[in-house]
Amino acid sequence: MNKYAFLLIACLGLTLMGCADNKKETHKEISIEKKKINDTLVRATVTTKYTTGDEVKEDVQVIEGTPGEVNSQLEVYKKEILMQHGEEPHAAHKTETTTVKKLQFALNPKSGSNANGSVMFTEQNGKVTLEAHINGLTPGTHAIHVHQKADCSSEDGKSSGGHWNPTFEPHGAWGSDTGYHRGDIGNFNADDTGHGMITFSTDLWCLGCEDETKDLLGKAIIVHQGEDDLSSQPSGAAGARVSCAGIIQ
Ligand SMILES: [Cu+2]
Ligand SMILES: [Zn+2]
Repeated sequence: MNKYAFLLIACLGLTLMGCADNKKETHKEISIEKKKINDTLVRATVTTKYTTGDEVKEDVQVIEGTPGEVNSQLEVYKKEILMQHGEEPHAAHKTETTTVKKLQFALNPKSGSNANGSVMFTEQNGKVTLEAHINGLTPGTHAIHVHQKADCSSEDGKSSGGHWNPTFEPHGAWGSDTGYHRGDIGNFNADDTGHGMITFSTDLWCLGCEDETKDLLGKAIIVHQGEDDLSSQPSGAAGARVSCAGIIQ
């Protein structure tokens, strides 16, 4: 695996409830999992679960091709399943759709460290959640930020640029009245074994939207050797960059 290797999982949940005037209600649940196989190939696994009374039937379909091909086939497939349900819109039909987007990246050691791990982003209902797991850290407090560029090529991680700051505010604690970078996630702790994790959720981020002040794509996650003091400019005096992941779709 090259150091930018990553996994893309996009899940789409679609729940259809049967007509109320049917003798038995059929409940359909469609989940679509998309995985990027390489730069040109995507595989989508579509699982449709039909529940009628106590009876459960599951149908699995695998679609493979370029992202464009897979997306257009998925659209056709989704329409087919909706059509099966009844050609006319009916007051008793209930359709709920939730789209979940997940991106996962490997965190790779920098600055001579052993700090490695993974960072997962999940976008759902207008919110992005980050979950990072890191091993090989020195025990204690470490800063974690979003930096400007998805470029982890340099040995010291500085190729990723400074903190991502699309709103041109001073560095600070997330949510601070005096301002903060949209990349100022903050600090987390590594235990005695050198393992640390952090989860962080905000509606000020997105994964691939039109808003440049929110879009994480093309940025990087950086873990630091030291603690972010949440006040020093421009980056909290958090020391060397010990782990890096590019956020590239
Ligand atoms: Cu940083
Ligand atoms: Zn900052």
